[in-house]
Amino acid sequence: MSERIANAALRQKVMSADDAAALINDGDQIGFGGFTGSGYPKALPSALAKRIKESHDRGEKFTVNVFTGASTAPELDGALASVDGIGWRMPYQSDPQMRNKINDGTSFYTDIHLSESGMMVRQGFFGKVDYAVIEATRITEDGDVVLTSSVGNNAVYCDVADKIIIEVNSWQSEDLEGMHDIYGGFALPPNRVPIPITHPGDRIGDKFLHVPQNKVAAIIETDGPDRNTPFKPIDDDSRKIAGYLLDFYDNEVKQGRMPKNLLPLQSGVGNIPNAVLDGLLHSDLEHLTSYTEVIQDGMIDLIDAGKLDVASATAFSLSPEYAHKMNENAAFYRDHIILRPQEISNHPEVIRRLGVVGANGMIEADIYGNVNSTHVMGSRMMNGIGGSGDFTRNAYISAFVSPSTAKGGAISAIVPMVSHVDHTEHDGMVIITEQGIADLRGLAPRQRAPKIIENCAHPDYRPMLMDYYERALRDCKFKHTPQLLGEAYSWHTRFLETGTMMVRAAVRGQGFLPRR
Ligand code: 0RQ
Repeated sequence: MSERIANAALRQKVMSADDAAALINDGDQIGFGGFTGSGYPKALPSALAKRIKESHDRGEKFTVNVFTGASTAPELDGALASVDGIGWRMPYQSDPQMRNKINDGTSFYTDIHLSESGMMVRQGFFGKVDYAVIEATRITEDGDVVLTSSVGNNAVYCDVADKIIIEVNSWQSEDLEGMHDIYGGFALPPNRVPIPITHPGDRIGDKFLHVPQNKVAAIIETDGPDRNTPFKPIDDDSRKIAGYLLDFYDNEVKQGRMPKNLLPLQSGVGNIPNAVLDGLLHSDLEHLTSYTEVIQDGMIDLIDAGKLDVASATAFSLSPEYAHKMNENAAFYRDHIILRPQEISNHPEVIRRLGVVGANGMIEADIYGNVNSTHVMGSRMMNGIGGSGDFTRNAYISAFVSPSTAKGGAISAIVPMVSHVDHTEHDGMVIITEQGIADLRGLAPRQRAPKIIENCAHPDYRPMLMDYYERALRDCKFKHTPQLLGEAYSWHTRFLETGTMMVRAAVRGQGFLPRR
């Protein structure tokens, strides 16, 4: 039996994944560990999926409600979704099978800000959590848990769940001990206190997760790797976008709005953020810091190069090559990396205090600066809002980055009006595509529109967008944010009454107001 379970009483709880899965019942609510393909339980979800499939084959109903930190991996989301085992899911996902089940109506999905997900669980909005299922690299003699490559909502789920299942994964480095900072000071209002972080490197909690031993129902031994896909090589457009962003930062320093070593950086995941990190690596910037959600390959390079002093996050999102590197050198990296609960890594109070500088991906932005991060064509869920809202609303500077077109140029990422709003024109400050940058700070909507069209839209779409904007300006009665709402809003009937506009929704066919 693994030496990694040092506590004698907990050693008695070791069992197979199948036996642990047999404890779970139809309708149970399960808080799984896991964040961006890191630190998720690797054996129990598949065993549970097998059990669910057998129940369905017998004609019995069996679904569970799945809570996580964020996205997981095929062994969790994929396994459970593929057997129609997920009735409801929160707060973020990016698995193709899970996405399909959400979009075909099999699974409900509550897509919420990652900073709020744990808080809402504590507040009880989602009802009782039956099981917490987390991953550990080691259990100490006292029964404390050393977490692995993510912290996420583990502490919340262990706090509130009736029972806890721990997977002890010998693939994960034991040298991760000391990298985590588990803050236990959460309280509900009116008892909240300030979170005492004034620098990304501040440690305010404990390196262990304390779990009540009487709640531990099972321990499973595993040895599987985290599953993350390698990054694609950086393409020309990503390099251009990164270049605009870095020039923009440079100018902010020149203007005296940022110190020479910038402010704590937050970057979304993906090709463009990776190109930004690569750009930083090849700049002469030093003593950088990061207060972000996930640690990516590029941050490891920056640490190796001595350019990034400290990075605070809640999880790794590393390619297989870099995950291996982390496993080999965790004792070195733990002096530069802090993994915190997502309630802290994404906390609006801390993000605002530190003056985090954020950059996130988007699906589309409109000519006034509203941003859609989640819904393709307004109704097909892609991933979810994730941490983009936590950072965008509270950052010192928040940018959105995207290629100017999608699907080989067939779709413009700059549109007259976004088909779904995740970030309003009041939140994002800068929009960047491979065409250029639009700094929207201080601009009114009519000053923004020409700038976004000219600087960010693809040349193929600029004339159409400008034509739309000019017609809107001409034909829309109100000139603050001119739009031609047309058919989409034809069910609104407007009455002007002594200077007050009353808007009455007249749902066609229900007949309480006549068709126009
Ligand atoms: O689809 O895979 O089928 O080709 O969307 O698009 O360009 O590869 O960009 O991977 O950066 O994802 C907003 C989804 C962008 C991501 C989003 C299609 C496109 C492709 C992916 P295919 P790209 P990215 C983390 C902050 C919310 C969460 C967040 C996201 C696929 O950034 O999930 O920000 N954000 N978390 O073809 C139709 C369009 C499209 C489109 C893209 N306009 N119309 N399809 N696609 N634009 C905070 C941290 O600190 C980590």
